Amino acid sequence: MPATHIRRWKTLALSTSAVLVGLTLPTMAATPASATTTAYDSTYYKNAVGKTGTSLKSSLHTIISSQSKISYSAVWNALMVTDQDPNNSNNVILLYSGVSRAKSLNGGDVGDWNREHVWAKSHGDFGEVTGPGTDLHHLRPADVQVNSIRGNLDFDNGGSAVTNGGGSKVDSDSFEPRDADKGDVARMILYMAVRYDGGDGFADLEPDEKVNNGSNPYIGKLSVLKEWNDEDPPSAFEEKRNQVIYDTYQHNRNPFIDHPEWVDAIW
Ligand SMILES: [Ca+2]
Ligand SMILES: [Ca+2]
Ligand SMILES: [Ca+2]
Repeated sequence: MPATHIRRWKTLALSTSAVLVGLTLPTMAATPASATTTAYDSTYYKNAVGKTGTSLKSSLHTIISSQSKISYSAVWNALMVTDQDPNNSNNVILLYSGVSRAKSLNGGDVGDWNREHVWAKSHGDFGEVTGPGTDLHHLRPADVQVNSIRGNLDFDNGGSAVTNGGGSKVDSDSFEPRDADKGDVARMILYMAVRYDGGDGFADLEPDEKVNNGSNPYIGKLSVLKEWNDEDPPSAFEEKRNQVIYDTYQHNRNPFIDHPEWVDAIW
C-alpha cells in the first residue's frame, strides 16, 4: 500500500475509529511475520529482546523454562478452557479439522475429541508423565480419528485429503494441517524445541529437515514450518490461548506467538 494511502487511512481511523475497527483487523491479521512489540518486552522478554540466533534461543529457553506443570489428567479440563469455541462456551475447536465439538465428548471413541500431542510424544519418547507430554503449549483437542491419522508423522506439504480433516492432508510419511492451523503447528513445534534442551531428564527436542524421524527427538521439516509461520500469523484465538496458559496454568508463554519474527531470528 503506498505511503499516502497509509497516512490518509490513519487520519480516517482517528476520526471514525469505531467504524473502522471491523475493517482494519482482517488486514492486520493477514500481514506476514515482521518485527512486533508486545506488552511483555520490557518485563517477561527483557533478557531476550535485541538478541538473535543461539543467543536468543538460549535466553528464551531460560525465560520459558520457569513454569508450573500440570498432570496429564488435568489436561482435559485445561483444554476445555484454552480451546473453548469463542462462539459457543459448551464447545472446543478441534485442531486440524476446525470442527466445533461439545466439551462433554472428550474420550477415545469415534466422534469424541482427545488430547493431540502436536510434538508427537514418540519423537523423543517423553510419554504422558508430567513434562513435555503435558505441556499445554503443544496440546490441542483433536478428533479421535483425525488424531489417529496424524499419528506420529512429521509435517510437510502434500498428500491426499484427510477424511473429515477440514482440508488437512496426509501421505505415507507426512501430515499437512489445514491452512488455518499451519502457523499454529509451526509455532508449537518451535516452542517445544526451545523449551526442551535435554537438561531436565527429557530429550533435547529439535526441528530438522527430514520426514521419517521415527523415535528420534526431531520433527521436520523446518523449512516448511518456517513457511507456515509466515503464511498463517497468530490469530486472536491463538493469542488468547497463549494468554490463558500464561495466566492460569503454566505461567510461561510461547515466544513465537508473541514474536513470530523470532522464528527467522533463530532458524
Ligand atoms: Ca510426504
Ligand atoms: Ca492459525
Ligand atoms: Ca531443544
